Amino acid sequence: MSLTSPEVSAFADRVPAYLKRLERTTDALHPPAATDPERLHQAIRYACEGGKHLRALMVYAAGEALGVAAEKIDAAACAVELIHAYSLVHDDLPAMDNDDLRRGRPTVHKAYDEAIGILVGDALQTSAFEALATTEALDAEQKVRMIRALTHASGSLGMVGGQAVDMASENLTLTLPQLESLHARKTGALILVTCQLAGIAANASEATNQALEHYGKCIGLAFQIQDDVLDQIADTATLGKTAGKDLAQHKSTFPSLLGLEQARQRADALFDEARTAARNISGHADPLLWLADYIQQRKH
Ligand code: GRG
Repeated sequence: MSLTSPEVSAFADRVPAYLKRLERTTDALHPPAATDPERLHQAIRYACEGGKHLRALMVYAAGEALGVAAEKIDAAACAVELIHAYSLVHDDLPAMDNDDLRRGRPTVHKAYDEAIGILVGDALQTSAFEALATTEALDAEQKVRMIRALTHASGSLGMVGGQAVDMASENLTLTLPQLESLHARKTGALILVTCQLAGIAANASEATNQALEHYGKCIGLAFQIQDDVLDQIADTATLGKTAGKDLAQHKSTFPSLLGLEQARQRADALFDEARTAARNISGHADPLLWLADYIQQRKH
């Protein structure tokens, strides 16, 4: 992969090892697929497969930037991915986005059934907190701080609240600040918390936490704008399923408010701002710079 940042990072070489750690931690947490009730335990594993694991990589990148040993952030990386997986399973349900496909294959409620979809989300959510509560690599205070940060990010003041606002604003045209605030909660809070969890594991200073949080906020918003841009490009190219949906229900997106080119430029400016914040962190910024480049260059 070509990098846009001048700094050369070996973080890319360590990504496979980090993903392996994530897989091991997640696998150890889930009961074996043959555990009663089997269908539920199979579906839990199904929901965790695929995916780019960007949020876990953000935890590892931020942890590496702050010099934290990987064992201290394995549980955090696993926990954010579990919350993310649960949010996707519930978001796909008929009562929410009613999607048939996720990560290139049937959504959990299509592959199993709706009740299993609800229960899988519930189980993934509780497992996330189990991961943090049971890790032996952190002291009690760090665990409680992490649990608190993750509940805040994923609860009604964070992701769940953002989802509720999103659903309530269907068919409304939002202002740009309203759209940014919605996404700061719906998608941004979980991305921001990846940085906060690494800061907690590092017992980082206030100044470091602030720079790291600024990085996380910029990446979170840039990620969502980019997601809207990629969706819009895909819809225009295929006039596919989402385009059909958009005709039935109007949704404010960054391209619909700003135009495609300006939305792209706004995302690029935020990625640059994230890189500047990363360079202000008293640690070594390379992993965070690599991740900003990696996310900026993603095509799906
Ligand atoms: C249902 C409580 C609840 C919350 C849902 C995040 C969310 C809130 C819904 C997802 C809707 C969506 C597709 C938002 C766009 C941004 C996003 C989160 C994309 C998916 O994230 P990726 O690309 O997914 O990191 P993978 O599959 O790689 O893990």
